This record gives sequence, C-alpha cells and structure tokens, in this order.
Amino acid sequence: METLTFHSLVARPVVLKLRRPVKARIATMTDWPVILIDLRTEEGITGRAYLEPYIVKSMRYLVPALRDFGEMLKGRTVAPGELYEIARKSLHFTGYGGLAMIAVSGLDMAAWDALARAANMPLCVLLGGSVGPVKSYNSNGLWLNEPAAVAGEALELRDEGGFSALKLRMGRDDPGEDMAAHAAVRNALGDGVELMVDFNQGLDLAEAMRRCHMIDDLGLAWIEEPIVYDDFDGFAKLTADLKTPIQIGENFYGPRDLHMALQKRACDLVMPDFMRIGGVTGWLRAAAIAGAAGVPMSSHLYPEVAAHVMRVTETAHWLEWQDWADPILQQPYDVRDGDVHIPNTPGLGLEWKEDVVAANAVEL
Ligand code: SMN
Ligand code: MG
Repeated sequence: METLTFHSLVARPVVLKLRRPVKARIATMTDWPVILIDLRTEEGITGRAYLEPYIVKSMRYLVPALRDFGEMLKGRTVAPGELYEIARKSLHFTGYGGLAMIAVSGLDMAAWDALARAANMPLCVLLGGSVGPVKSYNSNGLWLNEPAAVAGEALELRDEGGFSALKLRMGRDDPGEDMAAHAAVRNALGDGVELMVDFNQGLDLAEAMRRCHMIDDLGLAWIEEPIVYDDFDGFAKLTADLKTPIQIGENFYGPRDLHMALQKRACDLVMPDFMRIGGVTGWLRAAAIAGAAGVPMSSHLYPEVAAHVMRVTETAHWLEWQDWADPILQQPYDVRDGDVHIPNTPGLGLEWKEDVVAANAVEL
C-alpha cells in the first residue's frame, strides 16, 4: 500500500432540517448542523467524514480548528494514530475535551477513511474484521410528544428497517405521561421489540431515583443518562440501586472518561459518540478498556463509522441507527431486518451529494 501524504483539509458547514425534530427535556432542535470533511492527499486519495456538533453556532469554532489542522499537517504521513496525537497536543493548553476533541475526532475519522481507501479495503477489513451485518436499534424519533403520536411513530420506526429495538425518550414534566407514552408504544408494538429509554440528562439525582424506580420493572434494555453526564458519583448510586442496566457514554471525551466511569462503577453499559471519544482511534482505545472490563459497548450517532468499528469491538452491543445525515450522502447505508449492512467499498464509502450540500451550505 502506498504511503499517503497529507495535502489539505476542506471543511464545509451545512445545516439540514430534521424530519422528526428533537424534543428532549434539555433541548429542542429543528436544524441539524453537519461539517463535511475532505482530507486530500498528494497521492490523489481523499478521506471523507462528517461531524454533527448539534449546535449550529459551534461550527464557527470547529471549522477554523479543522482548517488549522489542515495547515499544520501539510506534508505529514497520513498515519491516523500519529495525526491524532499531533492534533490533540496542538490544542492541549485549551484542554483535551470539548471542542478540541470534537475537531480531532473529525480529522481522525477522515484520516482512517483515507487509509482504508488507499488499502482498497472497507474500513472494517483494514481494522482486522470482515464485512457483515451489525445489530442496530432505531433512534430516529420517539421524542417527548403525545403518547398516541409516539405510538404511531414507533410502528413507522420499526418498519423503516425491520428493527427489533427502538429508543424512547422520557423526561416529560409529568412522570405519568412518560408511563403513558411507554404503555402506548408497548401496546402498539406488542412484545417482540426491545425498548431503550433516554432521559437526556434531564433529572436531578433524587428525581432520577424516583423516576427510574417507576420504570424499573418494564423490562427495558437500558436507562440512559437520567442525570447530568459528568456526575459519575450520582450514576454509581443509580447503577447500584436499579435492576435495569444504566447506560452512559455519549458524553465521554476520550477513552479516559470511559475508564473513569468504569472505575467508579458509574454504569452497566457504555455508548461512546465518535465526535467525543476521539474518532476511530479513540473508539479502538476505549473498546479495549470496555472489552477488558467485560462491559457491553454500543455506539452513538455516526452509524457509518459505527458499523465498521463494531465489527472489531470485543463487547459490541447495539449500533444506534440515525439517518439524519442521509440527505447529503450519495449512498446511505442500508438497514434490513434490524441490521446495518456495510457496503463492500473502500473506506467508509461516503461520497457527498453536492447538489444537496450546495443547497444547504451556510456562511459562518
Ligand atoms: C440524542 C442524540 C442526538 C441529539 C439529541 C439527543 C440522544 C441519543 O441523546 O442518545 O440519541
Ligand atoms: Mg442519549
């Protein structure tokens, strides 16, 4: 395989409209910011990845950070593990987490894609795995809407890809309405579909104790982030007190956060997000820790990257399926019988739909 030399990085901000707006206890969102990253090499291969940083304005800081990486790395060998360290260290006086880690993660995913394209292999094959199905749950909706509407949407979501698991959001002002939403969804779906519940950090610890106990006998696959993401002591109390597995991780910034959460027994399950854990490099390091600890590991967002790395994740659990970036992709990944199917193409196989990109491009 030829060595790749970093030429330049193009980072383009776009804003997409969400088909099913996010309505969580801590935020509502109708717009979905996406940064498209093209890492160009002197050999003519381009690595592609995207970031979805939730907040449109955050692109004002992330895009320049990515462009700075592009200038800094010109002429370097595209060795993802090395670029990851150089990029992190270049920002470490501002801290390793937050926006710095998000920018590094975007660079890292594009670098891995470039490498796999150069090797003419799907990323999962380059990582030592094989192309195959990845078990996923549908996370595209079930926000804090009326129970009847949520139940109707649950049927739609199940049928979008023959899913056997869906994620239901909770955290309405009245816990009784959360219970009603769950009952309506369960009634509509029957028994064959697993349900995860996500509180999106909406509760304080006392309220979380009360509300998690209320749903502890529902046979849920997990209860996710009932309290603010970094209160590992609070999570440890919930984990010790509840039968239902406690799930956290979408807000781990780097593998060390996962390590600390496990040391504190703050959860039963982990689900890192690619833009915070450190892209593919950060994921692989985190997966080694979760694997050694025997803790099941699910993914958060970035289903294309997730599909590849889950094939080589020792304790791979559930891939979170979300199709919010699909409008800008020429070939969105296929989901059948609840499994995401990895295309047999080099790298991640992401190519941009330039007409949609142009129509949704924004000035920062
Ligand atoms: C979530 C994802 C994306 C935006 C808002 C909330 C959620 C999840 O926490 O786990 O899917
Ligand atoms: Mg969540």
